[in-house]
Amino acid sequence: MIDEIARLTEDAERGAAAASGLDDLQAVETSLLGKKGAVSGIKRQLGGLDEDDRKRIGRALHEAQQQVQSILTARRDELSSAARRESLASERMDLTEVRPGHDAGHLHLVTQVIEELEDVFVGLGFTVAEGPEVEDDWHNFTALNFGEHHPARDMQDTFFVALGGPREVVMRTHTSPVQIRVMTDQPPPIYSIMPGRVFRNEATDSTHLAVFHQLECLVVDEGITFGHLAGTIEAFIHAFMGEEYSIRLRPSYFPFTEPSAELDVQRPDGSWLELGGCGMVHPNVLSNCGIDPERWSGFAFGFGLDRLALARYGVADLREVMSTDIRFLSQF
Ligand code: FA5
Repeated sequence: MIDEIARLTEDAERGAAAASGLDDLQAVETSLLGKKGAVSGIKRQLGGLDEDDRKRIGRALHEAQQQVQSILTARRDELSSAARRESLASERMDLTEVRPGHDAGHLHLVTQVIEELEDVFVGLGFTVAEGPEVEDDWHNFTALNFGEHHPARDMQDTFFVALGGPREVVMRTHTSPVQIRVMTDQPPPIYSIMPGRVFRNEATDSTHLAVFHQLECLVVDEGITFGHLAGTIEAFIHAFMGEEYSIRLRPSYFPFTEPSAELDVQRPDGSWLELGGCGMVHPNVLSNCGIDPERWSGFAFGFGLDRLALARYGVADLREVMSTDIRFLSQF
């Protein structure tokens, strides 16, 4: 029996060394320590011994069992960390790989345009503000002087969010609600731009997307006039597009500006691009934000960033700008 006990640790060592995986090791453990394994077999024989031998051999068996246990545990640790290393290596994705001679990626066209425009406006003394894409009715419409049942609410086809009461929460349809956030957050003078993503429930075509980008500009100060509005738009179009581009303002209607105008840009070839809307901030909007319209006046404009990017790079179709086709994107 003593020989059998001595063989237990030898078998454990040999079996553990030979096991190439956790399943093999489990089989070794079962053969030694399982219910029908070698240790149980020896234990069953102990009953036939006299008391002294039973104690002596029982003690030796107990020690051997502990050694077997620790040999198997050590090997199990080794095998499971190897298995883990192997699975990590096989699942590894190298997202940083730069292949010599291949472009390592760059900012999206629209992001480049936003960053450049931010530089232009920061150079003119403006700050940059942001607002949420999911808005409440008050910021997107009501505070902007859209009457509750005013047909102007239908000028922008709205995606409603199933939150709060009916039609209370919307995907913002323009960046103008950020004007409200800026005016309620800080006292005038205000010189801010607000770029961002906007959403409209519209069919897409070469000049319309359902998810697109706008840039809003807001100035509130003493003595601001329509001349400041026209001068600022002209300055940024010249800085961003070049001196060969010019602008035109056509009378229009927005509930939050009075007077209001459409902003068009003329390309060097003489053709026109409808870029956005603008006007003097409506006194009701200033009042809604706690700003005294007797003392302060302001102008605002907002335009389609994607359309501006399209004009600048001579892309024919807005849908291309939003495509994920790397052959298109890598041109910019
Ligand atoms: C507005 O969104 C007003 N908030 C603009 C404004 C701001 C007026 C401040 C006065 C003062 P409008 O709905 O016209 O206006 O949209 C402005 C511009 O966004 C459009 O001229 C166009 O360049 C762009 N745009 C509108 N709809 C889409 C669309 N579906 N896809 C791509 N660009 C669009």
